[in-house]
Amino acid sequence: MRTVARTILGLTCACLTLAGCGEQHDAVAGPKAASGSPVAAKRDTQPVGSPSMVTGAFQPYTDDARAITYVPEEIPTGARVMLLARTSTPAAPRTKNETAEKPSTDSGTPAEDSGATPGIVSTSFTFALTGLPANEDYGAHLHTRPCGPHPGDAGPHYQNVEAPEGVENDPTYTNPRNEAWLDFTTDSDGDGSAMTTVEWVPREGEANSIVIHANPTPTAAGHAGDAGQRLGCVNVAL
Ligand SMILES: [Cu+2]
Repeated sequence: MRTVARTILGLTCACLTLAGCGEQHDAVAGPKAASGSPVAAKRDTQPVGSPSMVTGAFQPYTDDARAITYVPEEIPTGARVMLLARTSTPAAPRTKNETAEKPSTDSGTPAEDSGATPGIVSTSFTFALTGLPANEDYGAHLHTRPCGPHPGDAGPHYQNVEAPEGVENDPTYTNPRNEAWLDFTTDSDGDGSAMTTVEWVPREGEANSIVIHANPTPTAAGHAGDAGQRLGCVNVAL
């Protein structure tokens, strides 16, 4: 895992170097950051559109801020963040000839309910931060609304299958497969990173931020997903 963390941090450094001091929200060429991830390894998937990448430095809220700190003691102004999100959906149906040459599907790959097309719809997230307090645990999730002047403005967690009205903190819905969780722990240098891949693609316009919380995300019934105080927020557009 240390190697993975170093790889991510290497990516972060490269991204931050490329981005300079400016903030970006750009499409980036190629799936380099996802190489070696489950998404990159799966057959029968192909990227849709371009990956989305956000880089920036945390700052107090402004209308055009990409990354906002609400608690500078925990997320200092000037700390940096990189988020890369990449979606894949099942490849187009094969021609007859291609089907004849088709290799066996990956073992362990869950079947899609539709059964119409092999493969998996997925989104992979890579999240990396620098300049934070050392040796701290943080929770982080994909949320529904953009960051605002107040921590609550980012709304609730984005859920692939939405919990029924009035159902909250239920691990049936609030779990890292139905939501995108990016909890991380900083090292002695104050660097932290996380990766996750979920088997869905956010509904257009309904996932708009990553919120960073004070605590790791609990999973127990009645508390699931409640990672405490909202320390910061990163705008994303998926
Ligand atoms: Cu959250």
